[in-house]
Order: sequence, then C-alpha cells, then structure tokens
Amino acid sequence: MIKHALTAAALCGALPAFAGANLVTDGSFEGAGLAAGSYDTFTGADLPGWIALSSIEVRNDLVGTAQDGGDFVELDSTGNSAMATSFNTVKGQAYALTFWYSGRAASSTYNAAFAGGIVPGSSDGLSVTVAGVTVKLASPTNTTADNLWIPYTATFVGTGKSMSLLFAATGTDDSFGSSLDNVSVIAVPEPATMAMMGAGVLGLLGLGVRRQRRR
Ligand SMILES: [Ca+2]
Ligand SMILES: [Ca+2]
Repeated sequence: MIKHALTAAALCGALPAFAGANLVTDGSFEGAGLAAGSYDTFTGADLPGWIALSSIEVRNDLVGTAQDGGDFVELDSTGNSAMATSFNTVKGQAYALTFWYSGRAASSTYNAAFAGGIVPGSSDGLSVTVAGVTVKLASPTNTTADNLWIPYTATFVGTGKSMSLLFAATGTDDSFGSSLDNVSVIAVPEPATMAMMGAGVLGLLGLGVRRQRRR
C-alpha cells in the first residue's frame, strides 16, 4: 500500500516526454471504434494489434472514462482474461513501457452486486509481463464514479527479435475488472539515464526489484 501511494504521488505529474515512435499497435485501443456510452467484447484478433486470450471488454465513457481517446480495456469481462501484443526490437536498445491502470469505477447501476456499487480492489488485479518479467500491480479500491488513472513505466532491453507484452487480469474472477489504457513502448536512452528522469522511476524499480529477487 505504501508503494502504491508513492507511485501515485510520484507519477501524478507529467511523464517523461519520450519522443520516439510507439512500437505498440493501437496501444490506446481506439481501433475498437466504440460510440460514447457503449461497450463491446473482443476475442482472438478482433481488436487490431492485440490477441485476446479469451473475451476482453472495451468501453467508451461507460463505468469510467478513458485516459486517452475514448476507448479503454477491461480484462475481466466475462472472466479473467489476458491480452498480448508484440513488437520488433533492436538488440541492446533500451525501451520504456508505459501504460495507465485504474481500479473499476464505482457504479450502483453496473456494479449492483457490490455494496455501494464499489468493486473491491481485490477484484481489480492486473499483471504485466515484458522481457520475461511479470509484475503484479497494486490494485487499490476505486470508490469514485470515474477511473482513477495511475501511470506505470518500466524499462527493458531489446533482444533484437520480436518481443511480447502481456497484460492479464489477476483479481477475483467475477466479471468485474480494472481499466487499462494508453500503452506504449518507445526506444529511450539507456536505463541509467531514465532513472534520473524522475517520473516513472518507481515503476522501473518495481521490475528491477522483482528481477533481482529471482536471481
Ligand atoms: Ca484509449
Ligand atoms: Ca475481477
């Protein structure tokens, strides 16, 4: 919980201005092309640029608003699911992965199964896997009627081959899940430089700590 609080506090300002091209195809999920106030479910390669392992949900201005554009993803649509994408990398090049996470917004209409329409954070779990490292995010309960977007950033080094990026729902498997939006992978200066840029460092450290513990 302390770590989450630090993350939110440290990252609520502007993220580093990464100037490179986003290697993730439709990291904002706008290819879903939804009308405001609507949602749809996607499987397989239905959503451009991504593979859905089982049914995932995209919503537009419904139980929360997007961090970028109009559409955002929920990975516990009818049950815990996951989505993956891949991108080509240059061997030895550093890359920054950035994405935005929120616990599911409160709604007495759409979350009627929960007291006050508030879905507990334990249902909102999300993990991210990149460069063979998996990190499970903190999942604070969202008691507000809109998404509370938290940015996460981590850096990794390219292998020179296609690399995959996976997001998976890890909370209670109950068809109520967290929100995900605005995913990017951008070539950046070496990690030591990144670590001095302030914003995003804690997300970077999250990956680094996990990696060290595994050794
Ligand atoms: Ca979006
Ligand atoms: Ca859930």
